[in-house]
Amino acid sequence: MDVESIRSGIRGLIGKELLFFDAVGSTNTVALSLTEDAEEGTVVLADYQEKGRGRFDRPWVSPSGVNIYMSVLLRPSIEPDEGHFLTLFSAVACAHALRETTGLPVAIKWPNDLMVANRKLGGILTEVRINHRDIVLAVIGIGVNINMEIADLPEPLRRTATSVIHETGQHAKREPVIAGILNHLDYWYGYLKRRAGLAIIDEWKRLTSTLGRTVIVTRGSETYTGLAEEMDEKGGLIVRLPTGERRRLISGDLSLAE
Ligand code: BT5
Repeated sequence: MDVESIRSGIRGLIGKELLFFDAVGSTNTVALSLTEDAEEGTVVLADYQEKGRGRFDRPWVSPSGVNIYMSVLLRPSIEPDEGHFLTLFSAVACAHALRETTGLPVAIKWPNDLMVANRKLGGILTEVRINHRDIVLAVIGIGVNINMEIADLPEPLRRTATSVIHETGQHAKREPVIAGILNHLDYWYGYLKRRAGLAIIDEWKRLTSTLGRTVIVTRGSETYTGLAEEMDEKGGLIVRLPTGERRRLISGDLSLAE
């Protein structure tokens, strides 16, 4: 990894402080363990993760030297019930950056997936620390498959995952993609800091493949099918059940039914 070329492409606060490791357990764990005086915008980047993780402690397949694994430390000072905006703005930033740097038609699948043609190119893992009534620390973990061959994945993922090389047939340099993601995060984080949630939601709606689709929602042990009808002005996903009942979601798991 050419860390200097990433540094030279950074335009804002996010990524100014960039810590690179050849190998870590998980970049999120490293970022969460940074001391209190770590600067907002500090990025932990690794070439390999031994224990990369997704949400609900699911494993994130993280082979060495081919993909992007990084975590961004933020101090947003927002209330816990606005925490889902962290994943919303990050997904918007990543989708824009990946479209720009790879040319692929990347779409957001609610809540945290970066998709190309119904396959998962990347994912976001947001973890927060709450103090009294504030999110005092947030770590945004981002994994994007770049030069990983699909044949190298475990069997079930070969049908659901993709990578830039798989989609384009061409090897891609990771450094410009990393700098692009960090610069777009910096830009969209500005909207969060200015409390301009509606601008984030508008952009999210333009980039999502979830709205208007029949979806299967899983929350804990409950599963149901409905229409992903709308995202409301507070970032809640509205799902309409066949009975006409409307449910509002701010977290959970969802798959597309058709
Ligand atoms: C996610 O979780 O999609 C969040 C992934 C975040 C990974 C980054 S890498 C840097 C940072 N450090 C970490 O330790 N994590 C973050 P979730 O929505 O729960 O999806 C997890 C599911 O995606 C797994 O159960 C698999 O089905 C699938 N999966 C695992 N590895 C994958 C990969 N490399 N590409 C595509 N799908 C994968």
